Amino acid sequence: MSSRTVLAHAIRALSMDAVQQANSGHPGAPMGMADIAEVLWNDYLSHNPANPDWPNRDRFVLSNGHGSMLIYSLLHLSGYALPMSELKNFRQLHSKTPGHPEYGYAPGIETTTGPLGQGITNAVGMAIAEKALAAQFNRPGHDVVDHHTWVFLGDGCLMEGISHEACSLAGTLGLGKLIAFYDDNGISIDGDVEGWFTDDTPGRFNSYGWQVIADVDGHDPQQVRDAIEAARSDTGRPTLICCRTVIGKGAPNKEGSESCHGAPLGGDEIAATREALGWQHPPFEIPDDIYAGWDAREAGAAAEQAWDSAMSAYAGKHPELAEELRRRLAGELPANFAEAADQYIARCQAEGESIASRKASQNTLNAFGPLLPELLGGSADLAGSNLTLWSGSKGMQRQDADGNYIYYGVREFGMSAIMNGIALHGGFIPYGATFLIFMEYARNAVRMAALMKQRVVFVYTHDSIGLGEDGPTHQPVEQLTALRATPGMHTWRPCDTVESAVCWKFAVERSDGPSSLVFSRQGLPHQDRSDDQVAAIARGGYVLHDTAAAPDAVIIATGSEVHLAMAAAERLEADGKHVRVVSMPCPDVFDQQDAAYRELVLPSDLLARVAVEAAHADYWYKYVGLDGRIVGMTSFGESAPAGDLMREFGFTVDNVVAAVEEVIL
Ligand SMILES: Cc1ncc(C[n+]2csc(CCOP(=O)(O)OP(=O)(O)O)c2C)c(N)n1
Ligand SMILES: [Mg+2]
Repeated sequence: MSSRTVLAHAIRALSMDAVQQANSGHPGAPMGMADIAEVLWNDYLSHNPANPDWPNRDRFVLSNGHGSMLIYSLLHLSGYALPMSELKNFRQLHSKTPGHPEYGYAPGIETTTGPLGQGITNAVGMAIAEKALAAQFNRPGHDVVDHHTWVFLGDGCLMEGISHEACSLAGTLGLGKLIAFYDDNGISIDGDVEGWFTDDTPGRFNSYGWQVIADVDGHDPQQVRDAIEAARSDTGRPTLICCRTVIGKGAPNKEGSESCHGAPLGGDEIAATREALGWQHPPFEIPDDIYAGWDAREAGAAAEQAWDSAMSAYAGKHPELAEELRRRLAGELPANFAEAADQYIARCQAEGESIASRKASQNTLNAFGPLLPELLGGSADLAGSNLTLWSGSKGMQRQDADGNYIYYGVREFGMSAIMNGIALHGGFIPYGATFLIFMEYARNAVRMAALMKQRVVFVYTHDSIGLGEDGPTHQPVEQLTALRATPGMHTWRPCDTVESAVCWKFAVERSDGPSSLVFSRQGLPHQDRSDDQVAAIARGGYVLHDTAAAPDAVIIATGSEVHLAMAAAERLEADGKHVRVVSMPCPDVFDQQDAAYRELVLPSDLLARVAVEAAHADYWYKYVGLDGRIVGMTSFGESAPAGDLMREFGFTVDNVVAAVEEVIL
């Protein structure tokens, strides 16, 4: 068996050689954290390379994702289906080894990291999911949900503000199975961090309520082991292990300097490093005894088998719980959900309530919540405005984690990246809310949900100038466009109780990506519909009002402007004009319909088109064309009562009628 140091050298060699071959990448962090990784992966990490989806595996998150060759080396060496050919193809088109770890590419990558600070935040979400799921399902003598979440992070992650949001909440929630290693190498891209990062990091994490193990020599396996033992034995607090390391450790002329952070070492330095490490094997060649020292397949299979036996015993004692846990982990919805949801939608249509869509959203939660114990809700300190609490909501707490609601506090970015972590962990469908305008604070995490195709439900209320007196700082204008421009995101802006219920159903049933549900603060009138029209809402856009004769014009509207479009059509009809109204709650979904359906709703020869939406106008040109008209926003709003603002910015029946008259030739 090879010595620990030699096992770690295998990571160093693979990392420097792969970066050199790609002629780009980051050798410094993998070489600096190799010794820590060796101890963690060989002595502690519970995982099964043959089954990366084993639900009770430990989660490992490389928050300093630029060090991707570290995790690729670990996955390859420990026996995952990531062959050497993929390491040789580091950073190349269609390889499983992209520049930063991307979820869904290589087996064993738990989340996409690279945007610094989000990995640790995803990990907080995973640890929240583990703690809540354990509280919901474990029974005395049956700890069937029981794993750690391990994180590597660097100076960059700690400088990012989101690390404060997430780690502060992690301390409050007492996430005792979250263990993070800080790669304290004193270096970031611009050089020695002394000039821009002088926090007392241990003091900071102490104040969050973490256990902090300071001053660990990250190149001394025994010290790392001792720290991990201490971390594991404190089950009430997350732990930060501060490891002093040397970036690029082993490269004689570059270690300890920013020059090895993000560039190949170069041929000469690589030769010198081989010499210094005593590593004389050619690039991408690993001796058998070193593979043997890393191989985690046997231990992994045994760990999963032990869990299988524990699950069998659990199922014997608690058969219904066991079946429910299986369903939840598989991400399947309850068998009765779709039918019950459709009945609720039909009831909304029949009852015809005129209320704010945020209230309609809450009513939907009250209807769907009892059917969906996997919902794990929350709001960034706006529960009373976002209306995200329903009658069965119970806060998840440090001492009592058996809840289904997280009080995120004023932490929009943290909340959003935590939701991504919860979704990645499995067992829950997270939803979380803020005002639409503050999606901006969370923007990159929202993007990551789409990039990773996660079932996350972002709830955004107060969706336009219609929120009124809070003024332009709170009134979204360009945010809908940003959401709609995000590949894979579904952005819904429903116009009444019925569309609100449909968008919730769609978001919950969608298993291949996130949804943004955008609701109004102000009351919205109910719309009449036939059964066919109710069914068509799920197509993203549909004819809400049609004319007997061929239409002279079509008005496309969403959300709070749909009733304006209906009133305008009525006025125009009294004048002998035939005007169709298309309600378009989700253009992303409408665009995915077949051409025949889209042609039915928006015939290509019907070019007299007007779009009405109290958000940035430009998005709608793709539907109305350059000769169409858009009643929308092109400036920021103002502070005033909502009615005054709607008039001021042209959201009146008169104005919509005038726009239609302009386009009718
Ligand atoms: C949000 C974000 N901002 C900027 C970057 C670009 N970036 C990548 S690594 C890095 C420096 C990170 O320093 P540290 O975590 O100390 O990494 P080390 O050099 O020690 O490996 C920066 C600024 C990024 N990846 N994500
Ligand atoms: Mg650093």
